[in-house]
Amino acid sequence: MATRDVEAGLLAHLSTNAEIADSRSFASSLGVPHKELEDVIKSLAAFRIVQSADITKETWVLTDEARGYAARGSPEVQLVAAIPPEGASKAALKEKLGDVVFDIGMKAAARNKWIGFQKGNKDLVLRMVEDTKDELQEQLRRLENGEGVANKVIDDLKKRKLVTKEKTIWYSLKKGPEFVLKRKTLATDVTREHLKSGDWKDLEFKDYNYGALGQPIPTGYVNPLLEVRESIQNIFIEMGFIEMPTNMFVESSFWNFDALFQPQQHPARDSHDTFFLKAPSTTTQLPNDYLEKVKQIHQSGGYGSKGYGYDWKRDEAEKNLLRTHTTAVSARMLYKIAQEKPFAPKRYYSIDRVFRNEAVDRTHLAEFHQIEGLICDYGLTLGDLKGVLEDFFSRLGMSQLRFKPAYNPYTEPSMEIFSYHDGLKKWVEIGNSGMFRPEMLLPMGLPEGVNVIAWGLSLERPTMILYGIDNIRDLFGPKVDFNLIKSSPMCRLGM
Ligand code: FB9
Repeated sequence: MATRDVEAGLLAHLSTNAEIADSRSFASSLGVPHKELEDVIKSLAAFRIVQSADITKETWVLTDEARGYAARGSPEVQLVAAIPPEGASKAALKEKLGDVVFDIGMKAAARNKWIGFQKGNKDLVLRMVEDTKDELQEQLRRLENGEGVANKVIDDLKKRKLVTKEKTIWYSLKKGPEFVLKRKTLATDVTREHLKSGDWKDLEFKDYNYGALGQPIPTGYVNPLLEVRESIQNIFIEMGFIEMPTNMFVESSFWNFDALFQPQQHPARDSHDTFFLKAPSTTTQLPNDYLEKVKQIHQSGGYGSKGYGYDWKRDEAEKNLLRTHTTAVSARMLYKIAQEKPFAPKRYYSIDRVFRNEAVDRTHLAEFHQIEGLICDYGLTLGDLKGVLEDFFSRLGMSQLRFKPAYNPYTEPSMEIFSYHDGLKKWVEIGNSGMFRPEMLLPMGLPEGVNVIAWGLSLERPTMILYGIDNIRDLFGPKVDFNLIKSSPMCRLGM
């Protein structure tokens, strides 16, 4: 039945009757679902054409499992009915009844002493009674028919999760102060037809709804990771940093580890932590002069360092891998700066994907986006590093930093960075930092006295905290939750 017919039926009934006591029975008298009548009631009530009073009732409804027992009998009755005179094995009964009915039926039938077992053979189930009274089925059918049952019965059924409470709403109706037999359709526009027919003279217009939201615009939506990445890029640019080229995910072990003075037997260089490539498994494009200096510093030291004292292997350095940190790009950029004469100070940053062969969980994947900043200049100190970290993180809205001594193979000293998070009410580790070691910088050819301060953090951690996301798969990867992307508010970092 069309909505206007439901409306006409309702108004006609109210024009000759004082009230409609129960909208559910009225809906069935019209032969329409109660929901359809409910929509008409709400529309008429909004214009005070009818007055409606809510009638809410909480009723117990059967679960799917319970409806099965109401139809086919309780599990215990089904079990007994399935046992032939000679008895049956448990496996045969489980096969016939299914796990749920078998397990529940066995317990209840044994409790009622309706079944027994053959002496010496616990697997053969015997029927011990002729008739079984199915109280459960009777109770469920009474509920299904809307008949009352005792509270104790309800409590038992709730314990067995066979009933759930459902709130149903219906209405009693009377004429409203603006009651009419036929509602005037309020115009929203003056049309050509109105003008031609002269109807425009009698038009009543619908009030403007200034609170109405605009039509949602079917546009694209930016992933929160990219929102936060852009915000952080802007912070680096405001601070005078230039972006490093991070478009090479595949890197040599040389640039990812050796150039950073990370020894070849370091655990991070094991395939348990790093993704090595099968093909091409190695690279031959390495700067030989520089490579010899790196070999030297690892084996026997130099520039005041005693090195590691092991036989450095070129084939280890030639192994290709998925970069484990963007610090590999920082190494390439610092080597490039060292070739440029005269030396000029630089501020570089990078934000891009890095890959680690680690256990994945709700907050970790085998890859993440690393954010890294570095400043290369004469005479930089740890104080400069602390200062630039205070500036950088305050622009992210994080002040009150604390620094904890740490270890990185390529920086000395190194510091973990912590900030007090007001929302989480605790100190949160927000990154790592340090001063690149001379064993890394001097073989590159950077002038004596030039230091490099650097720091790093991830993109996922701040994004998940800022957006209140607890599963990284909602943010990154094939199972991204598009509704979360569409509904996420704009992220605003900052001062
Ligand atoms: O991002 C991290 N934490 C973080 C950052 C911001 C943030 O903002 C919130 C809004 C308030 C919240 C948290 N961390 C670094 C710290 C931890 O999460 C840590 O458990 C996980 N770390 C990653 C590495 O884990 C395998 C985050 C990632 C990380 C760690 C170190 C570096 C980069 C990324 C680095 C470096 C570095 C050091 C010296 C020189 C050059 C680079």
